[in-house]
Amino acid sequence: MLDKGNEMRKKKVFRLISILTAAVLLCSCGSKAPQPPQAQAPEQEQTVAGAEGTSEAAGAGTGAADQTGSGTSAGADLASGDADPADIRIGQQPLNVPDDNYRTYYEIFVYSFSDSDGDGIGDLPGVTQKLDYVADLGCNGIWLMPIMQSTTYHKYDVVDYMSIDAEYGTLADFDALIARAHELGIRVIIDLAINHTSSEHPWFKEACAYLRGLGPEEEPDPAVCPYVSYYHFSRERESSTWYRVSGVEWFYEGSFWDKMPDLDLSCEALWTDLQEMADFWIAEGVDGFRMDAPLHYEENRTEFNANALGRLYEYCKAQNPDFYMVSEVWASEAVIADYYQSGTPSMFNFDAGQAEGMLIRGGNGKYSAESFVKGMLRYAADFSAKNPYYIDAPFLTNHDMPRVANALNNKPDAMKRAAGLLMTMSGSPFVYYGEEIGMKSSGTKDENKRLPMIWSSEAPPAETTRGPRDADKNITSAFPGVAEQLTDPDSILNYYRRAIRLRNENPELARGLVTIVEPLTRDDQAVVLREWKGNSIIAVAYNIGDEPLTIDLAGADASDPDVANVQSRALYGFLTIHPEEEVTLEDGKLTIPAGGIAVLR
Ligand SMILES: [Ca+2]
Ligand SMILES: [Ca+2]
Repeated sequence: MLDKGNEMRKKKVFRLISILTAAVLLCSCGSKAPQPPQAQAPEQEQTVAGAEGTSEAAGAGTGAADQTGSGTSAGADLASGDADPADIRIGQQPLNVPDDNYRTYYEIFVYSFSDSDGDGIGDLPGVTQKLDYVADLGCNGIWLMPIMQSTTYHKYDVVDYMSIDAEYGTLADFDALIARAHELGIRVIIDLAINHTSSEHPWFKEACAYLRGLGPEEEPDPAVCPYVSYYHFSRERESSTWYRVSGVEWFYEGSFWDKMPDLDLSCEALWTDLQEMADFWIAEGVDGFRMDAPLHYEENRTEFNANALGRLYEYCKAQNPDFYMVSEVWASEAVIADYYQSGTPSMFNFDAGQAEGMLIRGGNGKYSAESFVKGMLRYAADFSAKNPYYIDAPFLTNHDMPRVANALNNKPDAMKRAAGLLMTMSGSPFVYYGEEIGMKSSGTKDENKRLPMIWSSEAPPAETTRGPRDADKNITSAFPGVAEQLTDPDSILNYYRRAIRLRNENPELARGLVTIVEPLTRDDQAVVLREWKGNSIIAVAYNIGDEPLTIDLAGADASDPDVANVQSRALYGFLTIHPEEEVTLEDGKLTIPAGGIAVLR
């Protein structure tokens, strides 16, 4: 969540005697990796070929039956501005958006997004007002960064797990947000930080008060104060990230910050509270959790941490079989894969994302098309080996890293390419607010990565927020705001709309198994088959290069079954960097402009 790179430390943690009992209990159920969830495969079944099951999806309504290419997009209300001249290339084919957990998510930092009451702080009614914008973008999920009562602008230090922070509004505001989101077919997941609480959380304050009252030789008794077992307390300072309880010779762990004491997830009594919290949000209509910092639940204890994720997920799924969970395991691909043993659906793909990942490097021409599709294949192999029902969660950047505009030096074509690759990845891609208009960040300070959403650059409208207080001033975006970009067919924003539209026309992009068509794949050119449920297949052709590319499909060796498969298909849709560019398929020759992507069905 905040700064990473904590020194791994856990050596001999001098635990309270009572905790040992709880730990033994947890170990007894946590000694084997949880089984993959059983409900997700059937979940796909219900969405396949009928019109039913699609009606709740964002703007869906045409279902998989509409693969005739007629172009009469009955469900085109998802892109509500279809008549707008800016929408060239939007709505070429009918929408086909199954109502499942494969979604296109939009990450919202509420504080900086949209202000409804003029105090300069983004809030929940502000988000609700902008849900039409999110739906128009083509997204059918939102991730709200922390919304619970907190002491900071970022709100990752929770004071009350069953509340809305007063700066953001009320529970009634949240109910209205959920209702409108669900009306639009948008699912809502919320950030959940359970590695730590705020030092102002009543649990922590009560525990500290209790410890202060103990004599020097007296051991704490959880029967008297249960909250002493909710955290890691010790009479010794275990490491540099342990802090002294004021007024007494006791110490606690605060792996991120002294104001964020770490919870002890081996404490059974704590789980009672966590389950009550889950009940509360599920009753509120929340569709899933974005789990903050599970790597740090216990440092270097992957199995313990994965079991904790799995335990909460199974509890939530028992109440809502569609419940979703995506976790922040900011680590190597191998470690991310290990966390899939939790049986929870999604891990953010930190390997494909960030400035050094294949998506942004692909946008910059520093990653070949061939390497990109091999990367897709590798993720599928590594993640499915640990959880066959995994849903990859790729992204370009998030609130903890420099924005895409910085990584790609404000080069709009490169930014579009990176987004285009993202939107053909398997799983549920996440877009960080402002990325779709090329917003900038600055340096390493977190506040500078979370600047106010630019709704219009000409005359900032009332909903414009003032952003984090400690953000640097005068960080200016190289691109105009939403209002201006919507009217420019060639804008980054309209590229995102076209890219997500292509995804929403072709469910195989999210869900289809990847096969690389080897004879047609080299360097900047790649062709893959995406097979969904054994019968629905598309071919996707990439030109990551800087020059137009012609792939001679007809001239390729048809004795290769994959090649023959591609040859049997017609051009169904495409995505080009600029709206006036076209992909053509004539006399068996597929011509793709620089940075273009073609879909054949
Ligand atoms: Ca406000
Ligand atoms: Ca921890």
